[in-house]
Amino acid sequence: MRKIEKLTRRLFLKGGLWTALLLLWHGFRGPTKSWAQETDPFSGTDFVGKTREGKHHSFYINFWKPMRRINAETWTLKISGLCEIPKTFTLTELRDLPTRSQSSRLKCVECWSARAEWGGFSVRELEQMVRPHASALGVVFHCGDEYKEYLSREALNHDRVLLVHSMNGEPLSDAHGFPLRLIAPTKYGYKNPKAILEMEYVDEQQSGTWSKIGPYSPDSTILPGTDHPLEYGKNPRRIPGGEITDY
Ligand SMILES: Nc1nc2c(c(=O)[nH]1)N[C@H]1C(S)=C(S)[C@@H](COP(=O)(O)O)O[C@H]1N2
Ligand SMILES: [Mo]
Repeated sequence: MRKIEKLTRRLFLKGGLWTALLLLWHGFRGPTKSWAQETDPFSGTDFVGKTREGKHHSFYINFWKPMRRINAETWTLKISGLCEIPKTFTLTELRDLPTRSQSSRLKCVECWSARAEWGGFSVRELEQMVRPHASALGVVFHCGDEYKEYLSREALNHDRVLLVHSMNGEPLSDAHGFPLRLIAPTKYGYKNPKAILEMEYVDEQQSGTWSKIGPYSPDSTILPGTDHPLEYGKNPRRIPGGEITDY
């Protein structure tokens, strides 16, 4: 017993010594940032998640997983995969691209919808710079909350599809996908990935996060049926399918 006590004491002392040395070492190095911190696109402590209390009151907010807030200074959009000139873009560079704005309705497959004025640029602007290979069939979007979604290049180059950085005249809020999200109004909400970190050009269709879990079509074109617009008190309306343009 005494022997064990002695041994633990010795180990404890040794451990203490190591901790002290480590603390001294950190103190000595001072507050210099490590490489990992400098390239971390997240800013740390705050989280956004699923809520009905957003800034744009007519919208519900949907995030796959709780997410750390994105830091505009360290965030970059990475374009990777099957393209001639893979690149990363800063937010300033993206905001300098020719801007387009459009009023469109976001329709969740869970029935609700809401309208906003979105500001951004078309995917074409990026493709002119990165030059996807002929074999690149589509893009996998990798998001800050580990959400993934796939859209074909054909769908992405649709006239009404935008990569947006503003909503109702203000920068996108964290909840709605700061700093960059996709708006594809002919498709259900789950094809509108938020908080995009990376766009990866790939040569085959892939299932996104929702179409892997639920009975959601990988194509996700809005089907004829019923819509419940939030800003009209969810009163049901018949929709013919495709983008909702009537209200
Ligand atoms: N990164 C990320 N993007 C996402 C989602 C998500 O969970 N994570 N949910 C999708 C779904 S299902 C919908 S309906 C819309 C909701 O957009 P909003 O939160 O801006 O209202 O975001 C889409 N984009
Ligand atoms: Mo959704």
